[in-house]
Amino acid sequence: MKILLVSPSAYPEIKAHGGLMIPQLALHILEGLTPPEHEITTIEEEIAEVDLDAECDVVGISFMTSNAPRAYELAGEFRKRGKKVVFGGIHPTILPDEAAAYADAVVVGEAEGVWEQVLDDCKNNRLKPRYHEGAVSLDRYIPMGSRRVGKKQSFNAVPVMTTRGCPYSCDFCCVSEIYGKKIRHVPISNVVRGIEEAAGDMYIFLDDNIIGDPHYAKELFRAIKPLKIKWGGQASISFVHDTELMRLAADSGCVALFFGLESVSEIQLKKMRKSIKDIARLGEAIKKIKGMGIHFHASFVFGFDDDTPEVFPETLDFMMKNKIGSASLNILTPYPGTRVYTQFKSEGRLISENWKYYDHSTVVYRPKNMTPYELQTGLIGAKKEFSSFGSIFARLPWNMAHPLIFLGSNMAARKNASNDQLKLPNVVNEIFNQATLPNIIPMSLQPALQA
Ligand code: B12
Ligand code: SF4
Repeated sequence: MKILLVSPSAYPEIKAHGGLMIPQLALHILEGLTPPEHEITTIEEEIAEVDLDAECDVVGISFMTSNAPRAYELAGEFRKRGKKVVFGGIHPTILPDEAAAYADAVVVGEAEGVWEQVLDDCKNNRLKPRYHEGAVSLDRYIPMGSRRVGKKQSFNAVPVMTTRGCPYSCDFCCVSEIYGKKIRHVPISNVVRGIEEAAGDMYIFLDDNIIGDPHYAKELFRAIKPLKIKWGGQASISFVHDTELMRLAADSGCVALFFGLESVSEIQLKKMRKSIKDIARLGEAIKKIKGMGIHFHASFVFGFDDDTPEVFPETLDFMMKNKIGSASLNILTPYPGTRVYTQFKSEGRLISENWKYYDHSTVVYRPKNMTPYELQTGLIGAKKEFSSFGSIFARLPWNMAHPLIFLGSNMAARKNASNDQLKLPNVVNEIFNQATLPNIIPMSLQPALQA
């Protein structure tokens, strides 16, 4: 069979280029699982056009919540043209009944263990509406040589995943729901083999927390050190409590880490599972990590029930004081399948269930201590200020370990802030104006918006 694998984009008219470009690992795992008798093509809509008339028998579409509407649109077009469509990924796993209305089959959860069956059933015209294997073993080596092809298509980082599952279940996250609470590991020898075969320049570990199991992480770092690669990943701030772990990470080529700090409010930090709950100690931790020559990328979330408009200047102040290298600034998003979603839904606080806007940068609910408009514009203002040239140059001298990463990530943040500003009128018209105006947009701004 001819198989087309697609990763849709929520905004297909905007193509990404430059910055850190990582191919979608799920597509390459599917490719690696596909028996050689089939022919496979992968398309990432973020960088390339999807040809609806492409010659193929079956189309596999992988998507998270924000690109679900686009996935459904593409599926409709392909099915009109007589192709079979199979869905998989985060969103169809969380809402399989919704997804089933737009596809011939939905794979719930992980593809390992079911993809070959799906293809066999498709070939023999007996596709089942749903497939689900549960938490699979990660012991099998899946070759992904085509990641080199990905590199040619303007990607510049090779994705690697070493673990799945998370023992926590934070209110705003669906990961343990999807992958389970037990951490499962890829054998270290397979990780090393994958890195060697990909032959890339820069690797990104996609794990939710690369140091989630410190014993495994230490073994991994020792094993990849001889490969002399450069890598980045996500880690929890508890990293700082283990000097040996930090040293091994740095020696194995770690150049940048992403830390979900989420909030600078001590009330909020106390509510979350964070190993550091006071702000002064957080500052010391940042200094220590940067001191190891690791670029510090922080992620913050705005819009928790305790947040007031003061959260924006407070967070900016913290980031500037601690000379944070770069940051992702996000809006709390009630993704389906999370406790936050269930809570906001039951409290009648959701103002949009258009999944396209479930992207961490759009307000889709009524916050407690701000209007949605204040939260939306507060986020844009904070993004603009932190990525202003004044802020970039003020932080540069303290982020000289990797100046290209520093400049690249801050330039990407500038672009992201201007994209959010461009989307604002749409957000106002499509979400905020749909809800009752007086509760949402400050009265003083309403005439201007209606004009
Ligand atoms: C790495 C990552 C990123 C990277 C992605 C880099 C890249 N190009 O791959 C970056 C940093 C760019 C990113 C950005 C975002 N991310 Co992200 N990301 C992740 C993370 C940590 C891993 C994703 C991953 O690649 N996993 C590895 C692959 C192999 O797993 P998988 O996709 O689930 O695929 C398996 C199965 O689902 C299935 N499958 C998948 N697709 C298909 C298709 C078919 C046909 C079949 C049969 C099976 C199948 O088989 C695969 C193998 O078993 C997840 C958390 C997590 N643990 O999943 C969050 C996560 C997916 N991200 C999330 C979010 C919200 C975002 C952002 C919107 C946030 C933001 N604004 O910054 C953006 C959106 C980006 C976009 N382009 O749309 C949420 C999604 C929630 C939701 N309901 O949608 C998650 C779950 C994080 C969370 N804790 O909530 N992300
Ligand atoms: S936010 Fe991180 S720690 Fe919390 S459940 Fe999700 S993956 Fe686990």
